[in-house]
Amino acid sequence: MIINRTILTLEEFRKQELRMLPQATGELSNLLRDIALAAKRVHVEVNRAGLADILGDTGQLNVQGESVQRLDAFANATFMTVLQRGVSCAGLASEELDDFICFDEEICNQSKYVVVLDPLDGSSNIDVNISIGTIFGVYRRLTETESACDRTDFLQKGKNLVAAGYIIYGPSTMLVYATRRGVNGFTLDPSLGEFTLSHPDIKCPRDGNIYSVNHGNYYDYDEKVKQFIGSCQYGTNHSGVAYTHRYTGSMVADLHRNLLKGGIFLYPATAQYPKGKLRLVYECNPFAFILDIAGGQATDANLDILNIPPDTLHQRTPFFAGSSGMMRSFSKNSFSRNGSSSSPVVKSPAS
Ligand code: P6P
Repeated sequence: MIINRTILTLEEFRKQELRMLPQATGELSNLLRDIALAAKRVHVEVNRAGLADILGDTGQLNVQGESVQRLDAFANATFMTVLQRGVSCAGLASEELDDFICFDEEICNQSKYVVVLDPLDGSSNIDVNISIGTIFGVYRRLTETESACDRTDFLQKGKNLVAAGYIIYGPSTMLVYATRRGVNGFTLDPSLGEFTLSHPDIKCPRDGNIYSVNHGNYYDYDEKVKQFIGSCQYGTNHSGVAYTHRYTGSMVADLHRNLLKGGIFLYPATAQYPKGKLRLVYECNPFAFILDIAGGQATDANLDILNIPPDTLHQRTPFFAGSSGMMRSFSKNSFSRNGSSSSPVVKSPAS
């Protein structure tokens, strides 16, 4: 039997996509190449984390007041350097930076795009070898090229995203990349040093039986969330399958599994995080965009995440995301024991 190992590489995929978009300048494609390069560099360090002297924290706190892990700082510096040198974006807003930065150099200012980034999400899991990830989104600038980018370029609604994706550093390192043309997953082949197309045209199953939430905060949750969790613990899904709980404390890992297998992820408001813990601009919007393209949905329990206008770069939001059927059950309160129901979330077409 001939084993067909000629899986499309990311480079070949980029070239074929470009050929199908004759009007494209290739800048977004080059930006994807840069993101992949930075991801490979972070992959090397993450995979050495247990061996090299790179575990632990820097002793510094980020703008969120969270302890900055040494790998957080490394990932942020790596993406910043690669994106600036790749001259395919005009600036960056990152979880690890207090404010956005403009790569205010003549050649970068000619770029049409800016990037929002969580360089290494779930980093508290690094020391215990649980999958972590990078999350990114790409906006077309509102400001004119040739000039420096500004805050308005980064504070756009998620529905304006041109592309979004994540890298999961797990048993294998995968880059999942979404544009309006679809969601595709690329697995890093370490023997080649190339990302190869392993999950073409990813669709989120309409229904699933996985629910992901931190039960440790249960008594903080509002009644609607508690009722939904109860319906998962005691009920079955539309197909009559009992639910199972999966929660790693790493949103990239939890959302990646639910994207592929179907499921719902919930991070409601809590006493510690009254506006939710997850950040709208560089965590929730990119995942909401990916799910929207893959047929899933993401809300703050009332509004479509993609339609929430960001006020500040680091603002937080309650976040409920996953299979459309499960999200409908959650939003329509159709699981309610007393038969009450609230108006379903109106899914605004992401323009
Ligand atoms: P908790 C990681 O710190 C993170 O930002 C997400 O990756 C993850 O889903 C969430 O926080 C976990 O938070 O409060 O459940 O530990």
